[in-house]
Amino acid sequence: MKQIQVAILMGSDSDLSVMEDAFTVLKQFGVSAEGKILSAHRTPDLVKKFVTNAPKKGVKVFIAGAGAAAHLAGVVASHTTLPVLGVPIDATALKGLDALLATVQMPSGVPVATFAVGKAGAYNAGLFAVEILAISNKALAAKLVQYKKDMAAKVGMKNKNLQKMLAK
Ligand code: RP5
Repeated sequence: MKQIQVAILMGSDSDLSVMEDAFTVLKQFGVSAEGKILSAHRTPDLVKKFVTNAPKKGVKVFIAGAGAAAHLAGVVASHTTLPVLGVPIDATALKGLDALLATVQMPSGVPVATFAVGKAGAYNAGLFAVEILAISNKALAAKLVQYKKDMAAKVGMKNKNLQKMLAK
């Protein structure tokens, strides 16, 4: 059976347009991931079952994205000692503030590393999962170093273009 390194959970299919950014970055780094729609409120028993079985498949990190009263990341964290990265999603009239507070304000003893609301949060959660795995994976660590270099080069290029434009 293929080992899965990262499990990406989301509360609803309506979260996918945000959470797809976590899949994108993991794919970019060649990290295997599996995705599941599971809800802390609508399928609580299935969340517990999935989380407790995940280490047998090789899962080392969970990413959980949800909107509204976003308890998914916290509930995942309640069932595991693996790191849980929470992504709050803008899904209601409160524009993600509800999800942010529900995800970040965990009681002492049950940590969830909480990321920005929306797509930047999903992307960074994926990248952070890579950083966690890279602690014990030199090839992955080298890819992260190159990623930062490429990012800096892109900014350098944008700045160069700006300077050219201003000089006209
Ligand atoms: C949350 O409720 C989900 O994570 C989603 O962000 C939100 C709305 O879900 P749907 O009504 O679109 O299924 O549990």
